[in-house]
Amino acid sequence: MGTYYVTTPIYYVNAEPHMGSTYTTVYADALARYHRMIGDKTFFLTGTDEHGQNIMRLAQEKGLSPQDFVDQVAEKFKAVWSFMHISNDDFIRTTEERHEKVVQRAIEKMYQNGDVYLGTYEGWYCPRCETFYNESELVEGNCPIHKTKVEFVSEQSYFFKWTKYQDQLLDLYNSQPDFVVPSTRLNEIRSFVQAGLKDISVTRTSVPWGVPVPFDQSHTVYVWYDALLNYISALGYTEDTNQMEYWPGVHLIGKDILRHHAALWPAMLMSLGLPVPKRVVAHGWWLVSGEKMSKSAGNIFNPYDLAKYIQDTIGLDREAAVDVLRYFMLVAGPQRDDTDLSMDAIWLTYNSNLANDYGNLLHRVLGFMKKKGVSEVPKSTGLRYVRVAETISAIAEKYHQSMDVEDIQSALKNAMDLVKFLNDFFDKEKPWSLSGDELAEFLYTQLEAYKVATTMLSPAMPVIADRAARILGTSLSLTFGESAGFTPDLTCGPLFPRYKEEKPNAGTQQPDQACQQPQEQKTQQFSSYISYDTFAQIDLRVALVESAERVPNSDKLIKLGLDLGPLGKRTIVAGIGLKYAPEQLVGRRIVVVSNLEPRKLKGILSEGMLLAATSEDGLPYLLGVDGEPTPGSKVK
Ligand code: ME8
Repeated sequence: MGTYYVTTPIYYVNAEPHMGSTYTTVYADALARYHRMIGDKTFFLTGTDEHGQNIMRLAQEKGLSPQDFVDQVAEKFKAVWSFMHISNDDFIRTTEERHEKVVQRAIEKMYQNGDVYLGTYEGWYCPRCETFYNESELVEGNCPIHKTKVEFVSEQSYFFKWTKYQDQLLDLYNSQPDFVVPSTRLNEIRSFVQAGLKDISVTRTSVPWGVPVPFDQSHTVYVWYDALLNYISALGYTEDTNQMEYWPGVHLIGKDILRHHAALWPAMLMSLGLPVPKRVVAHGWWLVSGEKMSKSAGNIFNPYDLAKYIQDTIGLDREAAVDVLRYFMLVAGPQRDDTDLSMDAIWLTYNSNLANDYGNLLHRVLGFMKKKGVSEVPKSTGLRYVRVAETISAIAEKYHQSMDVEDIQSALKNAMDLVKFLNDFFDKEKPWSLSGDELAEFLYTQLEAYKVATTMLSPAMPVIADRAARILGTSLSLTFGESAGFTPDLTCGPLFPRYKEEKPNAGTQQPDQACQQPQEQKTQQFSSYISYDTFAQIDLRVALVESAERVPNSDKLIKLGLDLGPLGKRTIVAGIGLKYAPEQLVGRRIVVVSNLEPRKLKGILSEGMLLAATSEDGLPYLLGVDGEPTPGSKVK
């Protein structure tokens, strides 16, 4: 038991979360979940990077104040992380006072110790990555990362004495070879520092949207200097109390921001007299058709769409689909090398690991029990159990070793090795020929080992793991032999229906019941989504029912007099008479499509349509609204 601190980059609010930022965040989440599971006191931090020239420009373009703009986008990040089952302990925003104070203290301290001094900056600057570049680093005069135009900057600036720490940095890389992983990235950063550092400008006079420099109010702090400090401001760093329970931590980043994390940030920490990070884990990029996925390339996939696609194609419920996406990213994502994101890759991983191996194993064992008429499995620890225990402990050791160095891909492969071993075990033991104690021993061993495998997978698929444990009727644990016995739920169908290319909706191979959450009928294909613009063509409004009367000679039709506020009064005729009496309707707020072409029903012109759900009993159930929004309020 110890402490574990893991961070993601704080993301720029210039783009909404996509599969890139989601990858790093899910990766950090899985590590945090693992460390909590083994009893480490864990702190998992993510957040948003909200200052700088680029953000200021974007806010202006949108006609918003920078603060309003960043507030809006920060909420979108929080929402997507909650959707993706992210269990962060804190969410830091660089516009928060707790952070700005730390930035001011840090620069003041460096100014006082002589590491920050006044000079003039002249050079190239990319506002998209908010980074200074030497002329030689530019690619055809453009930013080497974004391939967009750089700007020539010439202004008075305070500089950080990066050069002073060059030797200390090289010592760090030599003495702590796992300071940066993978090792190719350590070599990359070593070469960069060996080539010679230059002092770096850490303030700007032309960017008002930033933290004011406390000793010179005409400057604001450079956005990267500001941003890197989030890793300690969230821990409550102050100049006087350098004690931070969780520091040093592990930083997960994409390879694009290696220099900032593995060369600038440790030098800043050295200047502040603080320990350097425990490790910088730099992963590769998701590519789309060979090109980095990014907002500037316009090839972004977002996790909502992909989860929905998985959900609809397989017929899983939303939470299970999110776990599938998480698992896919962690096992097949760009942990080391750049990786193309494709639907084929998703289905390959899904079918081989989840449907065929992990999901099918449980289905096999429970199906076998059902057929054999066995519903209870007492604890039993004979020879078979002992052999499996040995295998589990060997695999678990590898699993922990992989997790210890943040190698999540290997750790999950280790867990899958156990699943494969258990599938073989099933084949070899030929349980049909077993009975009595032997059968009980086989089943206990299988189910208990399945529980261990599930627990190993739980950092990646927390919801699925809880469900599997519920089906088994036990709690998650890495300890083999802890469960007192099993009375599993034998009514369940497969956790993961197979994906079939030719029949993508084969997901409806009915899970009998109970294993999955109730789900609406899938069938929507990814490609047949409608765009928001299409949806926005439907003008949905809140209407107040002012009058209601039955249409003569009809059981079903009711004529409603509606108030739509600014859209005026309307009459509509609705087929809700079998469920509602007119007197139940007056005074209610309902939702109507206000821009539907008017049409005559029983001689009455109906100027719109109300919304109601049609239930299994065939009756309409009116859509209501919470509270009392003004008549005519838009619904979207
Ligand atoms: O750089 N593949 O923020 P940012 C994989 N604010 N990961 C990707 C990716 C891709 N195609 N695209 C982005 C910043 N990422 C700074 C960080 S930290 C003190 C300040 C991920 O919004 C990856 O983690 O541009 C990368 O490092 C990060 O998003 C960049 O996020």
